[in-house]
Amino acid sequence: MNTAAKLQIIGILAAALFQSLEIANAADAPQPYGALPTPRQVAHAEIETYAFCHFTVDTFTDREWGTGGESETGFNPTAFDANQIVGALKAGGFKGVILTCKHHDGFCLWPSKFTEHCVKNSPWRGGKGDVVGDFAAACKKAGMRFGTYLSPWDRNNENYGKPEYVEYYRNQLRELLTNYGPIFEVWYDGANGGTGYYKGKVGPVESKDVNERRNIDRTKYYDWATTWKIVRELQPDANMFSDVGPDCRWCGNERGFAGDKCRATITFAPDSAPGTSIPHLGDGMLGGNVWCPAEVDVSIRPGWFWHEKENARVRSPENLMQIYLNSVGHGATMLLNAPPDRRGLIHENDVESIKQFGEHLRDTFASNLAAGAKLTASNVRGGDAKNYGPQKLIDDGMWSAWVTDDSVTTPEVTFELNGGKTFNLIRLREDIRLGLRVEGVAVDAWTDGAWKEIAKAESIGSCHLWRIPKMTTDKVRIRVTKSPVCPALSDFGLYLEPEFATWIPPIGGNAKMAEKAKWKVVSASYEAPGGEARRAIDGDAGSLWHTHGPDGEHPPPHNIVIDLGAKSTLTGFTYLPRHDGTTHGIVDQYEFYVSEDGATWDAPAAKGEFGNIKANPVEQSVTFEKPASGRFIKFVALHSADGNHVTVDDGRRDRGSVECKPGRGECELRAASRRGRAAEYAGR
Ligand code: FUL
Repeated sequence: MNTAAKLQIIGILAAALFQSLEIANAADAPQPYGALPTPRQVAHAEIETYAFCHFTVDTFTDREWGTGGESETGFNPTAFDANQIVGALKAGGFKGVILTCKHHDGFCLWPSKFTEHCVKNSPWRGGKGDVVGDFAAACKKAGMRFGTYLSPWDRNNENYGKPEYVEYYRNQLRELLTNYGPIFEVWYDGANGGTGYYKGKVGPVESKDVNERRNIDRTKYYDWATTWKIVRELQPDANMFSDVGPDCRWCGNERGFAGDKCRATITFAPDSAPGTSIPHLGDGMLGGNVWCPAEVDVSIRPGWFWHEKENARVRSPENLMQIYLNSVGHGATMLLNAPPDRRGLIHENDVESIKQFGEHLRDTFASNLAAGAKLTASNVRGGDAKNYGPQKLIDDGMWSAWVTDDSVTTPEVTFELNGGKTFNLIRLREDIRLGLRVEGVAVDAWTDGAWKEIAKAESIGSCHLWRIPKMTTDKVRIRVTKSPVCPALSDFGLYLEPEFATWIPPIGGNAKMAEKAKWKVVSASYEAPGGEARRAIDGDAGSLWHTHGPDGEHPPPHNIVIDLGAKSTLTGFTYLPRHDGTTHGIVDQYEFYVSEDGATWDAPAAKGEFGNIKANPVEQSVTFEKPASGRFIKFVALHSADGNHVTVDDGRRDRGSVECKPGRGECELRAASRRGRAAEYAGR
């Protein structure tokens, strides 16, 4: 053996010895704690933001919930382009798109072999088009994930309420999951059961017949366990969303936020099902027995579907960032809806806002100011810096973590930054693969020769973000203040979020509202003390006309008659539901009359429902089929979505609960400026 060969053998032996020493030094892996995520859920947490597209016959009928009686011929986008839609969302940094393949109205955006109520009977592309197919292909091309929304409630299907419908639903789900995969999320809506058309295919003429009511037992009718098995079998990587998961849960509102300590763990009562009322959705539960993180679903506009009148009410990029902080930054995911318009494109205003939001996100997180810091931890698990040292907090791995010995549950780590750093955003994550561990944590900054607390939280999970006043320091510290087991913090970042430019939607609206100063309440069917009828038009947010008296609830119907002070030609009205966090008394079925003398009331100028008003209590705007003239108006509340009384709010947001939209300027007008209205909505 020559010397070179001998040296090589010595080298190999030395390397082996070194390796075995390292193995001997490697600390025991930390034990997972509590309910744990599946790998599928971990992957889902990593993508953080994805988008929703609400598109169906409603886009063409200007409704939020179709009745099921819409004619297939009404679906006819003039320039549908899935690539434009998916591209616009990708520019916002969204990693996937969930399409309403079928909303509550039952119209299917793909040529289903199980129903005639679908694109194949629409004039769009001569009945040969497939919106779902185009979306799936556009997503694949753009490197985006694709997800399906298939409404369990079907206001068109003649069998809804019978076992045959559940079979139909599963057949459609199989069709989607087999022909359009891979699917990253399957969305089950909690809104189900109630009035509808329920007669199957609709002829060339739309039917307004929604008088039939079909209630179902939400806990039993759908037999969800069986349906979920189909998804596991056909798309094992798909996360399933519903009010109760199983993979992610509703956050409890459609306004864009999860609770500040929004835990991924929760315990559902045994009879919980999509559509039953479920406590703790917003915050989750400490020690909950399942891992089922919140998903924050919210629309970029007041409604879920595109309505021309909302073009100037698109959320600003700044507002989208606030939603990001209140969802992703609270350990949830963000699901932002951007609805295609009647062309089948995302409207220019939405495109611009989404793009600016995406740029803002990228600019914000472009540089972690904690990178390159000198780290000193009070404890490292088994002294094994390689596997568990604090360096893991700023390495590239999202979940690789700084872990301490089992006995050390309140450690600290100090970051000596590379010179003074200026930041206003802090990010922290824990290794969720080991469960939710940290129950108290604080961040301190070295200020004027002492530590000063600048942020704290009771839950971290997949991500916690703190927006703080801009500050400069050369030293920060993380202090775990409470943890039942050794913490496993995995990611720490300091960022400088840029300021926003003033947002003015590129294309503005020109809504005009009637002046209310001269209005007077003539009569109301009931007024509770403290809930007088004048409160419906007093312009004071939070002051309600309501019918919950000291002797109990006074159920609908109720009506209010208002004298406008002068004859007006009206083209529609708006109703602002209460927005104080409760939904009691919110009107979901109405009639609206106009009269010359306040005594004779002819056929209603409008009647119908306010679809989805309970989950999304935003201002409702109704346009009459033809303008109506008169000096008196009567708003009749036929039914309320929750509770057994009626409430009508009033206030800043859109200037009044029962407002008139004047036509041809016969009553005094007050134009809402483009900028003013956009700012109002942005600030919600
Ligand atoms: C709700 C539905 O009723 C709305 O129309 C919308 O689809 C929203 C995402 O979920 O429950």
